[in-house]
Amino acid sequence: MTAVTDATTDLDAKVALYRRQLELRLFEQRAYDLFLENLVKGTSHLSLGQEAIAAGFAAAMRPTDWTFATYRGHAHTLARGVPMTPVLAELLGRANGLMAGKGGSMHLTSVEHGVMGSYAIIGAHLPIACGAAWSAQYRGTDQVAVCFFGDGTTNIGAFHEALNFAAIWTLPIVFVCENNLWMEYTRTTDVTAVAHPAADRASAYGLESVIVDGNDADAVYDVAAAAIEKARAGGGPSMIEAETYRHGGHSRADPGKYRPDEEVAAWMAKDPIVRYRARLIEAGAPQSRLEAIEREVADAVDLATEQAKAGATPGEDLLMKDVWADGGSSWRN
Ligand SMILES: Cc1ncc(C[n+]2csc(CCOP(=O)(O)OP(=O)(O)O)c2C)c(N)n1
Repeated sequence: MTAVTDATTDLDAKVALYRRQLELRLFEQRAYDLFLENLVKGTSHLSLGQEAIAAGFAAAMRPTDWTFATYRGHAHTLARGVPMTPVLAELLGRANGLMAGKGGSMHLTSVEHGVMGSYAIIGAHLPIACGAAWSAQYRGTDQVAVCFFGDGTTNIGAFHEALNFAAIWTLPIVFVCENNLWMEYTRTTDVTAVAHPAADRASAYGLESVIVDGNDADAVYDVAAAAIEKARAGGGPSMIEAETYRHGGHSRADPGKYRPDEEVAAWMAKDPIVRYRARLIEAGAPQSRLEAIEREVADAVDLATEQAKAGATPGEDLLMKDVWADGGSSWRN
């Protein structure tokens, strides 16, 4: 998909943003179906319900910008333009997977698409994203690092170290907290001293803090574009807290039963994709155009499923490959 340039005013760009959100949604629904068929290897964490954040940010980024994601990284990886087949094949542990079947759901990376990794250790990637941003600053490129993480991450030391570091070095980085209200099984406000876990702490590090409706792709796009351009122009880091909700539990093994029914229902009524579709119709997008997109995306997911399932099981020769950046594994002192 071509880059969306002015997603909040141009109808074609908005339609592209709808398509992208739908791709993320249908892809992950299929991933869940394949899990139920016992085809997905290892665990996986879906971001169903959070699609507007990945899609809105990716639309505001240049191809040379960098994404740093968590283990909940399928949507961020796809939103940067990584094709569906290698991502799905990776979940299935196949040789045609993005990491040749060795990484699984939690380790998606595609440097050529600016996807600089998915990190399973909470908070670990914030300092790493600072390092990338520092390298852009040092080399005088105009790249920006965008680092996504959850609300629970804000209680980890690395979060605070990274914010301070980014601020004192005026790094070109945008921190994005996807506040879906819940950590693994704990409500974030039960264990956090402030109401807005990321935004309320940003000022302690001199960072601009923004709270946005994370279920509104246009609103996300607007704040993303502003923060990214500020970083690119040398204005330093921003903290964006995007309020959202995941439709399911923490990981594939968690039905999320501890969440109150009314809370789940209230957020389901704010489904970002249903809302966005209604907005497009109101803005004059023909129903038939949206239906065509819906068919195309469903077909693309079917094709990716077929191709992923057809992938070979990785051979033993892969075990000792890709340990180092040069592709090998021999020990070096
Ligand atoms: C340092 C560390 N501690 C604990 C865990 C186990 N763990 C995995 S996900 C998670 C909850 C994270 O919640 P949040 O940051 O809100 O993100 P969400 O999963 O809701 O997207 C925890 C505690 C871990 N991966 N790393």
